[in-house]
Amino acid sequence: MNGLMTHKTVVVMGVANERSIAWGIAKALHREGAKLIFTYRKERSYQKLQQLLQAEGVEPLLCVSCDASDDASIEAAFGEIGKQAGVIHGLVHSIAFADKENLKGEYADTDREGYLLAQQSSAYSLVAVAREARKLMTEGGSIVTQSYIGAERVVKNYNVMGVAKAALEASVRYLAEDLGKYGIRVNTISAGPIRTLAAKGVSGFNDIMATIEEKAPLRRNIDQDEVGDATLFLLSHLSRGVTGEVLHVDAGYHIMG
Ligand code: NDP
Ligand code: KAL
Repeated sequence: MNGLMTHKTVVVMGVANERSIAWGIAKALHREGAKLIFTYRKERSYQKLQQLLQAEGVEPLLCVSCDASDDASIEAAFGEIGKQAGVIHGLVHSIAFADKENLKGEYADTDREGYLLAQQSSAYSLVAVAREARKLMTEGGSIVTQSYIGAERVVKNYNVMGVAKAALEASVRYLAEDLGKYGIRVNTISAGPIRTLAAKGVSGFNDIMATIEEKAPLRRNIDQDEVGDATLFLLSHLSRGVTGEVLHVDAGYHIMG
């Protein structure tokens, strides 16, 4: 333990299993002495989380269910977090969802329902949780969400999620302005491809990983622990002058033409 996060309480949203980016982040935070609170949606994720916490020797302050596409569920979860923790200092939003049917073929074929589902689960969810978290960040704080380069450029098959991530990144900037006056920073990591449950079964994933190995300056892919350490930086005092930022953790791929 190095103690970078001692006396800080952080809410981590989006652990589904050991491969989740949020779990890479949780391990880094635990290593640095943070007190952790977890939210989950599916019962299956809760079971996995319990196994992981036990195996890693992490004693969470609280695990609470939270459907990020439902305002009542968000309010209930943060109400419970407020009761148990009082003050929080960090929030990790590592959540996205789109219908599989909208993650292939042409973006032009996206139906209204699929568009709204992706937007509300993947982008609006940050706005809703930031609003609740703000109430508990009475000593200042740091909010970090997870994005992907498909927000900036057209990436085959990413389609409706690319547009949702563009909204997420713009929300990071607007939220950074709103919450800055309370000493709360808002940033995002733009991670390279990582084999996780969400990535499973989506077409084109293997090809994209191979392209990164060939073209990224570091000539390799990145992993959950690297995103974990970069997120830790954004949650810690070390990044106190940084807000509204998109930090690429992608082996440098985004600089290539
Ligand atoms: P995981 O499948 O491990 O995590 C996705 C998480 O999203 C799950 O824990 C899932 O919970 C949660 N989730 C989805 N919808 C909701 C909802 N409505 N309410 C609450 N939780 C919800 O995949 P990743 O770790 O890869 O994904 C985490 C984030 O990282 C996402 O934002 C993703 O877009 C982003 N990202 C991923 C990359 C990759 O290559 N893997 C690259 C760049 C960014 P549950 O299963 O319980 O519903
Ligand atoms: C260009 C890439 C290839 C893949 C294209 C689209 C990926 C979209 C990510 C999105 C989060 C995936 C889903 O929502 C899948 C969902 O429809 C079905 N899966 C599930 O329900 C599982 C069980 C749960 C855990 O998933 C969720 N989301 O809750 C993008 C690649 C190279 C990089 C990735 C994967 C980026 C990213 O944003 O995840």
